[in-house]
Amino acid sequence: NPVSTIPELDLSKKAFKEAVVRHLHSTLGTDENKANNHAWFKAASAAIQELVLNRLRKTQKSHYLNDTRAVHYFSAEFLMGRLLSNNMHNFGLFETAQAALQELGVDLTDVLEEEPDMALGNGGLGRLAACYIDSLATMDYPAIGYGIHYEYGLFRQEIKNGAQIERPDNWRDYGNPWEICRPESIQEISLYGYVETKYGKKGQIQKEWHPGAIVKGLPWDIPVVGYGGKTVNVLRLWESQASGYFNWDVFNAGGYVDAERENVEAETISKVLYPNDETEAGKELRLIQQYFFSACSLKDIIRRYKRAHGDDWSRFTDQVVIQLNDTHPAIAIPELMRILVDRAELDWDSAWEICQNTFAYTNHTLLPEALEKWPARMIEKVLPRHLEIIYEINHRFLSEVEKKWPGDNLMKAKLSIIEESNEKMVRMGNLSVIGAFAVNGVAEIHSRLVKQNLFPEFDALYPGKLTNVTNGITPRRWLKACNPLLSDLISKKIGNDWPLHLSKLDDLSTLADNKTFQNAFMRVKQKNKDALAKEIKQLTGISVDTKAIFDIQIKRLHEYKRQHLNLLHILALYRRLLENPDYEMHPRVFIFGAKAAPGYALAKTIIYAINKVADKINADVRVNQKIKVVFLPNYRVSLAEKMIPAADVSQQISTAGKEASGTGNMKLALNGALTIGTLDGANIEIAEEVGDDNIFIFGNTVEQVEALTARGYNPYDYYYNNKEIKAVLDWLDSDYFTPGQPGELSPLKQSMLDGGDPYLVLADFESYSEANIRLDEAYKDKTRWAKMAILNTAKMGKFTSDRSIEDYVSKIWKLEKCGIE
Ligand code: 26W
Repeated sequence: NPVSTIPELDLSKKAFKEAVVRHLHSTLGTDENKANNHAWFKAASAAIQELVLNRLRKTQKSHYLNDTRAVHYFSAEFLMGRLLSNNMHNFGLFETAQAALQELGVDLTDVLEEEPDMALGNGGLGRLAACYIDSLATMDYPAIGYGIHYEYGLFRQEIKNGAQIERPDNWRDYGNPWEICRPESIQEISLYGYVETKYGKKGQIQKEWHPGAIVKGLPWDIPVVGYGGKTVNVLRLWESQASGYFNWDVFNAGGYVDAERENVEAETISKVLYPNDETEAGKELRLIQQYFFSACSLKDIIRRYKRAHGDDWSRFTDQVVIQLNDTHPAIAIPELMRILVDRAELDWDSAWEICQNTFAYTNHTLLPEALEKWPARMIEKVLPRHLEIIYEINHRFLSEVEKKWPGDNLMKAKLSIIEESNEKMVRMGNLSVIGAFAVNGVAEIHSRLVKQNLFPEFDALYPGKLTNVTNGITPRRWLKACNPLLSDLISKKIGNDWPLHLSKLDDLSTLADNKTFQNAFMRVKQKNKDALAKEIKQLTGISVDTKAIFDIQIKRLHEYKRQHLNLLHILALYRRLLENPDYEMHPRVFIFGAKAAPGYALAKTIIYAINKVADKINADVRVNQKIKVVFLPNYRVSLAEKMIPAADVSQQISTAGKEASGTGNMKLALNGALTIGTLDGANIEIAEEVGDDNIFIFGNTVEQVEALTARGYNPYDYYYNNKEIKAVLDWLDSDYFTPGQPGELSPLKQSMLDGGDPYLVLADFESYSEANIRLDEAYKDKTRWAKMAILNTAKMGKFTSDRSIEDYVSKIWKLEKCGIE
């Protein structure tokens, strides 16, 4: 046990075994002979949770006694995945637990498989939040994650006849062993109703919000165990409940229909995660979700602050910093203003100063369709007082703009929180930039584009406010726990403290040319591929050659991520092999994992197309010794943990300028996969770290994309000038892949021709094809590939989320560590 030296905890095998059996008997009401894997999972989790809660109490007491400043990470999504293995690793108990269970005749691997993923997120943004709270706890920073306790997380994906089917995610059906219900900390929040203007004792104007409905927020705490088990922070997730409160004011004012209906709807607020990635659902319920968790969390923070400081607001910003994970919780800004002005009766300027020193905002996307805007009318209905406050913030802000750019009304229109379109809209991005003291993008290039293209005037108005913090991933989950063979090999060579000091991996660089190490490294990769091949067989029935290149693209399905570019290239290879059976290439298995937003038709067509092409290729004896295509259903954190260690190739092929950062790119490279990718997001920084020789870069750069679009990009130029492009696109029109159903895949072709090919798939095709040939060449040279793979692992130190967190701490949060004895 390398990490954990916690004297008061008995981390012995004997103690763990006893605790598991005790919980089997007294918590689960079963015994060693009757227990199934699920019961063992529950008992093992309960045994670990005892240790967790012990450290949680110590941590909370210490934070309280030291009156620590803390970061409050507001996020509508936390993609935690499974916790048992993670918590065991963090207490340094994994091997001990494995041995203990073995003595009980139980296989830990099977037990771990019983745990449902906590999939309370869509993709990158939610998983980033999970990595960050891991790092915060690991590095002893006082922190709390705030989010929503969704009854249903992201849908479970089934594939039927090649098409995606969405099924509910019943993650709590059999209970969650980690969460603690905290009824003593219930909060109430208001919705709907109207605002009354009154005059105070000194004749000043006062606003009183008479809500139409009150909703209760019940907090569930998930302990977040740092590596080493010393600090245990919490993730606090709010569940909505009807308050039973009926507003007679509203009833008498004639708003009783609202009051009645909203009472009924209270419990639906935390029902389900919006399965939309990058598109606006535009639903009132989503706005209410955002306000619900932001307001509950603010009340929680203020209650804790007041316990230590009473009504003295002067120290609030010394103690509290709130990070807004995208604009989803941006409504917290006017909510804090409301509390300070209407409730605490601070004057506007003092309140605004507190507000502006409390919030920081992270932008995660430049895609216009993902920049949140709410109809002013909707905010007025749901949160009437907040709309007034937003107008007041805007009014004062625009006079600042007037000072800086006198008479420039275009500038005002551009920077205004309110978009004066047909339907007045509230721009949550502008509100966030104005209300926060720091704004960051998530990779160097993304932050540059935030400054240059998204918010250039704000950058001029507030010099220094816009900054960069490049994303990172936790190496505990994404190497140590998910890839034990590689972890052991690394530890043997460079010692075992790399999970805390990831830059140490660079010590492997000197071994990159060492034949013995190369063999050991590639043997590990082979074993991981063998294991994934078994999984593939089990999940899909497809047999794959484990000596083939395992080429993996895993991420949400979106046009800008260009899974269809990958697919076009597969079709091109297929054609080349049919035309020339001796076509030279190393056998390759193309493996996909992706969920499409249920309402995103073209994304679903792409999934369907991948599966239909897979059916055809995998059954075609003329080519299936050379290429196979696998679509693994229900991609999620726990599946990623099985796929990533087995990857030879990492597909990171977004249109330049569209992927803010990417984090899967980091996980795959860390596990020794070589990236084939565009100069987009963090790929650029990965290339800087590994060097141009150890990555396959292709495609138009951001500048070239801009120039091409400005010139007037015409996909038909590529269609008519490149025989291969024409052939594969036309293929999609036939019924070759969908026998008897011609046209089923035509929307894909249409999107890339008449649809204008908005993500420049055709423009990058040739360059992509060439990069694939370079990749294939490199793989044929075993020594060269091994060296490249090792260097990828060795050079990933920068991308630990510990580094990201240190960047946030020094640039934005200004926290101090609080070590827990
Ligand atoms: C309004 C619906 C909605 C939902 C989610 C809009 C936008 C989002 C997120 C911004 C999408 C997201 O997950 N973005 C990803 O964030 C990651 C973490 O920073 C980045 O690595 C990815 O590049 C970015 O796409």
